[in-house]
Amino acid sequence: MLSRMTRGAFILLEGGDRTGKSTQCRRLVEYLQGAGVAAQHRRFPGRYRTTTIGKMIDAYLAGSTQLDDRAIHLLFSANRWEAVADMKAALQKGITLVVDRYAYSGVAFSAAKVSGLSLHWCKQPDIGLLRPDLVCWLDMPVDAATQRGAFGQERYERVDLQRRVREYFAQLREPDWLVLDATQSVETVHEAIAQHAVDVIAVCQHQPLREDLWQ
Ligand code: FDM
Ligand code: MG
Repeated sequence: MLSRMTRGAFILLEGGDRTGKSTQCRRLVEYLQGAGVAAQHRRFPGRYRTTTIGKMIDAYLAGSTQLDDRAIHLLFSANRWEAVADMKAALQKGITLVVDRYAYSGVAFSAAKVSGLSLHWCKQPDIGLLRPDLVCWLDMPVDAATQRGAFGQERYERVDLQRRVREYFAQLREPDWLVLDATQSVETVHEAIAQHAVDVIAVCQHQPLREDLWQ
């Protein structure tokens, strides 16, 4: 018997700090829900911060614990792996997930550290994770991003590091990414993302989930 089940799409927004990811995720979820599409917002580490691993990440980001660069990298990855069951269940129920940060942030931030972890090493623990159906990279110069408000006290909120993060996003970029000039207005960026999201949701609803990130 042919299954009539349709799945949701995995839509990912990536980029440095202050590029508008959270605003755009909210706008996209509101837009999709308004158009009758079941959609939910997820973020990494985000709501998965309530797990034991998430709390370790939180303490590290706040600066209250120190961890080896490789150890924290593996914790960020483990935090994605522990979310897989929840994400798959939602997608299989037909819910589109609009996700704020994922493995690309994981690799870009770890590789950008002065200890110089290689891209190759950084990608290994995330191999085989769910692959996003659409990656939107909100890109802008770091100086323009900081003009939107000074960085706070979190561990990675530093201009030099954010510049290197941007360079690593450029290296990780795949041909099918939607690259957006995030200096444009919220509305302009939103319209581009929304249009692509609608197309991707239609295309992937009858396709199997993709569990082959970086494979
Ligand atoms: N971050 C985020 C990483 O270093 N690795 C990861 O795998 C992820 C998902 O965590 F500085 C960094 C990026 C950022 C910090 O994220 C917290 P938010 O989205 O800025 O809260
Ligand atoms: Mg931040």
